Amino acid sequence: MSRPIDALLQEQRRYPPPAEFAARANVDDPDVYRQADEDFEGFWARWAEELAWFRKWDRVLEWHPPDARWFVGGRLNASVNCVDRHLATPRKNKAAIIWEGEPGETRVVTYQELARQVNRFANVLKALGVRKGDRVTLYLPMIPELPIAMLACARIGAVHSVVFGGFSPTALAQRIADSGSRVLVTCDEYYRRGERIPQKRRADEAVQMAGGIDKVVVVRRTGANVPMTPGRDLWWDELMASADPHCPPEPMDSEDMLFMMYTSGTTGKPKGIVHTTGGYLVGVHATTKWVFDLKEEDTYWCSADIGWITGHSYIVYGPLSNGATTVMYEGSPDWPDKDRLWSMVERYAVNIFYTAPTAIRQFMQWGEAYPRRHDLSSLRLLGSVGEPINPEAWVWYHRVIGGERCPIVDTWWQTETGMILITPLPGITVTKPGSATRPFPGVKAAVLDEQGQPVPPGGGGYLAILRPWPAMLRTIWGDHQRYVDTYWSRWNRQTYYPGDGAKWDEDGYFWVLGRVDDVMNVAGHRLSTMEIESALVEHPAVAEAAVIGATHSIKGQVPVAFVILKSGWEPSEALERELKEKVAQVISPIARPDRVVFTPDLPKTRSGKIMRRLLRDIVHGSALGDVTTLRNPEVAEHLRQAFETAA
Ligand code: 6R9
Repeated sequence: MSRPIDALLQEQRRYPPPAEFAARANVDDPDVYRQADEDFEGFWARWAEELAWFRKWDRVLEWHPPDARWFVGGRLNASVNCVDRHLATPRKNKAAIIWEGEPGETRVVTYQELARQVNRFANVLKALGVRKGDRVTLYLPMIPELPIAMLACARIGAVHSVVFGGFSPTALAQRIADSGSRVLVTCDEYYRRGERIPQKRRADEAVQMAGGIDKVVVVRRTGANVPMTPGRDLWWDELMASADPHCPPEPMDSEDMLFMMYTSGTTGKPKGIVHTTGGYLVGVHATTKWVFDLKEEDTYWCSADIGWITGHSYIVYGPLSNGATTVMYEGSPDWPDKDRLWSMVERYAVNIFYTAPTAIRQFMQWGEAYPRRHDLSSLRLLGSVGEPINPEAWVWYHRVIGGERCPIVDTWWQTETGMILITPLPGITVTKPGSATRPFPGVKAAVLDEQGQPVPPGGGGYLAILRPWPAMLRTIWGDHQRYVDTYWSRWNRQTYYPGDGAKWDEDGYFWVLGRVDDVMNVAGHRLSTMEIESALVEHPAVAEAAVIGATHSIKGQVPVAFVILKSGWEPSEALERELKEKVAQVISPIARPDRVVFTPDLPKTRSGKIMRRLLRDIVHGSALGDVTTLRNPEVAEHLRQAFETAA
C-alpha cells in the first residue's frame, strides 16, 4: 500500500469534556472500557437486565461465525419495553413524542396515549389478517402514526419494513415485492416546503407495480380527497375508532425478527437488512443512554427521518426504551424560514440534538444569523452521524450551535450494525474534530490491511469489527449467502467488514474516511475524498464540496471537485485557482484538484449522503446508473451540464 497522506491526523484541536458536564455524566469512569473488554458478554448481560423479559435468556451469546444468536432462549416484546413498562412509573403521563407538523401544529403523545394507540393498531393489523412473522410495509412521512405502526407490528410479532416516505413509487414497489408484504400503511398526503406531497397516489402506483398487497391503510394527514379502492383501501381513523385498546403482546424469542430495513449495496438490488428483537433492543437501549447521556428530564431530538436506520434506533427504539421524550418534525428545515430547527430547539427547550454533517454544512452555508435568532441555551449535547464530519463543520457546530459548552458525539455506525459502534462517551472522552474516537465499551474494532494485519498508528486501511455485538444484522432477507460474502469474507468469517476506509492514531482514535470506494490513488498516493473535501470546506467561500477520483492516463486518478459556494460568493476562474491552491497547501500539491466545478447542488441520498458514484459517471461521461434513491434526482442532469460547460 502506498504512503498515506495524513491531513486529518494533523488535526491538533482537542476538546476535553466540560467539567460541568462531566460532573453529572452517566459515565464518568474510564474503567468501563477495561471492564467491558474483560467480559464483554457479562457487560451486555448487565444491560439486558435493564429490559423487561417474559423469560430470561439461557446464554448471552452463541457465536458460530458469522452467525450470532444473542440472549438465547430469552423472550421479550419490544413494544412492552418501549411503552408498557413505563406505565407503572411516573412516566405514565410523560410526553413520549412531541411532534410538530410543517404548517406548525403540534401533538404531544404521552406514554399512556402511545400505549392506547399502539394496542389499537395492533388489533387493527390482526383484524386484517397480519400474523407473527408477516411483513408489513410502512410508507409514511414523519408523523406519529409511523412509530405507532412500528410498535404495533412489534406488539404482534409482525416485521415492519419502513420505506422512506420520499422514495419513488419504483423504489417502494421493489421493496414491497422483495419483502412479500401483503399490507401497506401510507397516508393521503403530507407537507413538505409548503407543498402537499401526494403520498397515496405514489403508493397506488407502487402497489400496481409490485402486486401482492391486499390491504392499504391510509392515514388522514391533510384531509385531501384521495381515490380509495373499495375492498383494498381503508382509513386509519375508521379502523382505530372501533379497535379494542387492549392487545396482549406476543412473547417473542430474542432471535425473532423485529424489522427489516433496505439499504443500497454495490449492486442495483437493495439489501433487506434483518434485525432481531433481543440483541437489537439491548444495543440501542445501552447506546442511547450512554452516548447521549440521556437523563429523565431531557428533551431529546434526533432530526433524522424514521425512514432510515438512525430514526429506527435513535428516534424510536432507543429513546422510547429509555422512557425519554423524543421530538419529531414533519417538514423541511428551511420552512417557513431557515431558522425552523432553532426555533424548535428554543420552543421545546431541546437538550440533546443529533443530526448529520450534510445538515451542518447546510446550516453553515445559510449563515450564523439564523441560529443567532434563537435561545439555544437548553442544549447540552450535540451528535453527528451519517458521514465523516469535516473538522471545520465540527468546530462550527460546536461554536455556533453548542455555544462552546456542548460536547459533540460523532457516532460511526451503519444500517447493518443497528447501533452506534464507534463514538465518544461525552463525560470522559477528549474529542478531536473529525474523529469518531473509540469503540463503544464491549465493541472491538481495528484498522486492517488487505491481509488482515493491523496497520500501524497513522496508517490507513479498512475498518474492521473484531467481535460480535448485540444489534448486529443477522442476515440479508432471502439471501444469506450475500450476508456471508458481503460482510464476513474479506479476511475471515469472524471479522466484520463494514466497507469503510479508516485510519487510527497513536491514542487509538479512529478516523473514518468514508466508503472504500471514496478513496483514490493519485500517482501512487492514497487520498481520501473526504480529506480533500475538508480542505475545500476550510475556505470561507465553500459551503459544501464533493470530490471524486477521475481516471487520468498518467497519474491513474486525479481529484475533481464539485463545490457549492456560500451565499454572497460567485464562481470565477480566480476562485477556482484559489481553491486548488488551498488544497495544495492543506494537504499536498499531489491532492490539488484537476478541476473545480461550481454547482448549486449535489446529488444526495435520502439520508443526506453524497452519491459520489453519480459524480464519477458524470465525469467519465458514462450512463447515469439508478438515481431513484436520490432525494434530488433532477440534480444529475444539471450537474452533467455544469460539468460540460466548465470543460
Ligand atoms: C447510521 C448510518 C452507513 C455509512 C458508514 C459510513 C457512513 C456513518 C459515520 C460515517 C464517518 C461517521 N458513516 N456515520 N462515516 N463518520 N460518524 O448512517 O447508516 O445509512 O447505513 O450508512 O455511513 O460510510 O458505512 P447507513
